[in-house]
Amino acid sequence: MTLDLASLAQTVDQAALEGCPIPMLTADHPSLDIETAYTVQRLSMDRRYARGESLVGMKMGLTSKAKMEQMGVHEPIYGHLTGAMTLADGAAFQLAGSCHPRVEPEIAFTLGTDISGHVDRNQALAAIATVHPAMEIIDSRFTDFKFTLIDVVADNTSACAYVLGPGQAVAGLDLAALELSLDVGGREQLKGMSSAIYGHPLDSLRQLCAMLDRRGEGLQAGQTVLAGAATAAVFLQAGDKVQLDIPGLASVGFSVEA
Ligand code: 0L1
Ligand code: MG
Repeated sequence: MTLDLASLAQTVDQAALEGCPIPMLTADHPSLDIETAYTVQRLSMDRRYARGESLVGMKMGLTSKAKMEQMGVHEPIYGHLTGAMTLADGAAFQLAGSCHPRVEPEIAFTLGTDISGHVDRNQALAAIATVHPAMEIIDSRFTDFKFTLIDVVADNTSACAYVLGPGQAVAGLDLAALELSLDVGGREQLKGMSSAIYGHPLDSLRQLCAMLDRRGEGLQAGQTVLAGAATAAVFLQAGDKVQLDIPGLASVGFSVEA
């Protein structure tokens, strides 16, 4: 089958828009590769921008050693965040319109300056205005979560929604020594360290810059970066109250409605 990237972008975009799962793209298109998948991702974002959404930041995915090993990859993946994906702290997330959403606890950065290319930890630190507790709601659009790395990249790395807690300046914080405690509806309590995020959340930001640089892109002041998850993701159920506490940083929460 010939590769029509615009049509693949339409397929993933429609699935996200309707919350209607689709088969893996690679099932019918085994020649898709990772770079082409990032092109499909960007074409699907163009469809969102055409509907009035705007780019507000980026996310890193598969940042834990366990997830990378599971997918057989040596580097994380990234996706785009739009304003329509933001959920206010304390707000309700509607399950209707999503496929099978899960939540994961993360650290997020808001950037104070532009940053791009190959940067060291000091340069990455200098670009950060504020650090936030954050939760990402991921919602793979593929039936029964059956996907390859290439599929998940085309699907904007399962990005669905995210919530940021109060931010604080980075000075005085040990970004690799934060403990993240996630409670999902009193059903599931998970704990993880920020060092599980690509070894160090700053290295996740550095890696994002390096990966974007391959396409001649970078990050802009004011953008949000979700650095990655500190634990496995947990399925959401209607009625859940979801709370993330990070001592030394802040707390953030949302509820789940049918
Ligand atoms: O943000 C993430 O780490 C999610 C990566 C996509 C894989 C999934 O949907 O589980
Ligand atoms: Mg994530």
